[in-house]
Amino acid sequence: MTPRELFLAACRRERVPRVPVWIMRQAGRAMPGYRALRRRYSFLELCRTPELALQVALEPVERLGVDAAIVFSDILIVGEAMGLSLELDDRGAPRLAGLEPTAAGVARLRTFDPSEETRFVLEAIELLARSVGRERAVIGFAAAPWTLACYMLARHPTENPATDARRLLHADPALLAGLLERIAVATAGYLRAQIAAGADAVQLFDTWAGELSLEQYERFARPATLRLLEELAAGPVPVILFARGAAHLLAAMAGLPVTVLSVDWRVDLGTAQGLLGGTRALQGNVDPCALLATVDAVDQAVRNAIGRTGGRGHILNLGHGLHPDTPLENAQAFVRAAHAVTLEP
Ligand code: 1CP
Repeated sequence: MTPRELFLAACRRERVPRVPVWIMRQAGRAMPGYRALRRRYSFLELCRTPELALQVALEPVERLGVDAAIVFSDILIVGEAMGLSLELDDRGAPRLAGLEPTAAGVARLRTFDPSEETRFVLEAIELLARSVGRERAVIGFAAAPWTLACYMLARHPTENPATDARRLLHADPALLAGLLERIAVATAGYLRAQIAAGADAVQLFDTWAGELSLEQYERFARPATLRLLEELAAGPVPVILFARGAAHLLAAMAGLPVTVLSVDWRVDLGTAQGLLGGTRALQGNVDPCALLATVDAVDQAVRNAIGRTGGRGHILNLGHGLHPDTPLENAQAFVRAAHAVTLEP
């Protein structure tokens, strides 16, 4: 089995000889080649130049041996394509210019044509798919509607990005629901285009889902995510839903038509597997801070995670993104440890 086949089989919860592995934020600041490129190019230049984005996406494949490559881009790119300006702050980090939280502000958002406004992302996926061939899986991605709404509405970059979206939830629930729906429809078209360009799977990042109560999640975030999934109609392409701090939302997320639920380090994988009753594969969930410790700690964390699921319907990953200060040898140890665990036939 190629790593790509392993990845796709694990998404479908088929028996596999070993657990496939990749790392959220594998293409980024933990990679020495990325840091060198960032001395010459801004973050947005890297995103908007397909040949450079390809180089960044391939580095963790080559250095770490991960089974899947994620396209190099950012969730905020969709906000820009919808008409908000995306700029770099004084530390070089991307920031969306705030959306005016009024009916007029939401009405000004565009439903964009992915092959025009985000052509560079599609080209990066085409190059990546051609480059890894059928050996490794290629993952496309976007934010889940709630998380992109948080970044669109955030007025104080230093504060929790969800605060202003939660304010709108109380001040004008209908306006928030309308915004979430606009994002859902635009994102579905964007992800369909990524799949057409060669993505083998797509992941939705709901980084700020955990800021919502179960009732709020069910009233706002979940219907928008469902709308996105219905519009996406991904067919045979697996859809992975990542949510952070969302142990209390797991049952609500499990009812969504996704293939894989990606959980953070606070969730017990065994409990999650029991709750899902074998209906969804799981992705995760080693604490990213384990990779800031020792190779031995990494080994143990990997064996523990795979032990919790028995390796069935499990894609090994971290519980959130790779910390930029992670020593390269620990990231390599993470992948090596996962590859070393053989599963019962
Ligand atoms: O060089 C730099 O300083 C830029 C650092 C960086 C990188 C490498 C940012 C800024 N984005 C990225 C790439 C990125 N972002 C990827 C690429 C592929 C990979 O995973 O290897 C992905 C999937 C993302 C997704 C993303 N962007 C998320 C969701 C996942 C998560 O980490 O929770 C979020 C929240 C963002 C927003 C974002 N991107 C970057 C910044 C500084 C921020 C805002 C963070 C915040 O204020 O919360």
